[in-house]
Amino acid sequence: MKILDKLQSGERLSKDEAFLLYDLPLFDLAKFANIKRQNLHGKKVFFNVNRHINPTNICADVCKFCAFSAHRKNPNPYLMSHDEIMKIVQNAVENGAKEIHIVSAHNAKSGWQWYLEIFKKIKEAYPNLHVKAMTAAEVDFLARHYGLSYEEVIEKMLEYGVDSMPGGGAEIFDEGVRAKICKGKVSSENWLKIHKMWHDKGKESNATMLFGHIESRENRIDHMLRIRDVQDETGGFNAFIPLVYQRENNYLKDVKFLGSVEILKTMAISRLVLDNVPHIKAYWATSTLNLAMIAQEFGADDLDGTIQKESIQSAAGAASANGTSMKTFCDIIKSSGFIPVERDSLYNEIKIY
Ligand code: V47
Repeated sequence: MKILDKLQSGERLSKDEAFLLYDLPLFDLAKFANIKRQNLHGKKVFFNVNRHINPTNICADVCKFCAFSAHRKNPNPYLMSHDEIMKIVQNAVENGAKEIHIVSAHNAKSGWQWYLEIFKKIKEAYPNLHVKAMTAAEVDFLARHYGLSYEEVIEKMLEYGVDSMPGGGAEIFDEGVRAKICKGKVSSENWLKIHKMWHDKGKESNATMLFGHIESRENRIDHMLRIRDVQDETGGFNAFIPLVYQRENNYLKDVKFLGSVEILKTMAISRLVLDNVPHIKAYWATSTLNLAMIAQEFGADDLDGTIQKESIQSAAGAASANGTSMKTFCDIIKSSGFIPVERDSLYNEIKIY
């Protein structure tokens, strides 16, 4: 069966077929990705009201793409106290946030308690606030650095109140590329294993892919297929998030410019390959809000959240330093002919605008 026939019929693409997708014209991919998107979500575009907090930038790892961690180009180390974090949370809640998304660097001096006890404090003060925290890279770091097993870290996350895991730290699973861009960080195998263990506890998470640096198209397809395999087993991934690489203030240079066609093809291919993941998130902070909106015609169905403030990707040039407003989301979604849907962190619908 030719690949176009298979896309037409909606049948699952084999691994070999998935590797052929980038050779198709953008608008063929768009047509089939959009059919899939419409079947799943109609004209709805999801977003949430959230606040990102990045409590420390002091990091034991040296990822070449990272402009956030304190290093030669960014000599500004910080470690927030729990009181500081709680003040931010209070302010976020007062501004309507329903989710706190916490991602930290890998701080070898703070102790695992500093990482985890903040979740308990947040949940004690705001039991209904969703805590999305601890990337698999952080889980791996705490386990290795403080002599804990993954099981022990995950048990503590559950005990201290983490509701869901964000998708960070996945980067690109290909071991060769990984060795070049983030040597020493969580391995691909362990990233997937940690998410699997989290899903086995009945919990949900997201999966990211950092693209547009030194990886090849084949590396991206391989990355998606590894996620598809785990998802077949667990069903625990809510959203796949292709993160567009931001190139400022870091050590990963000499990368080709990533144009909109390649970004949109990647969004559409994500929708087509990851037939078992319910949501494809066009994360507005790294793709720009306008392109994230156009991506809604190419398979994506989510923009992520209002963010309010974010330090990791904005350090490398993303537009997320000060977040965006719910009104902006609603206006841009409506003017593009879609329906704005505020969702909670697990994609339950809160309000259709
Ligand atoms: O894992 C770091 C990425 C991620 C750069 O789960 C960069 O809902 C682009 O994972 N250019 C952290 N990206 C953020 C993240 C995330 C964001 C939004 C929603 C969710 C979710 C997860 O940021 C890291 C890394 O891949 N990152 N540097 C950069 N220069």
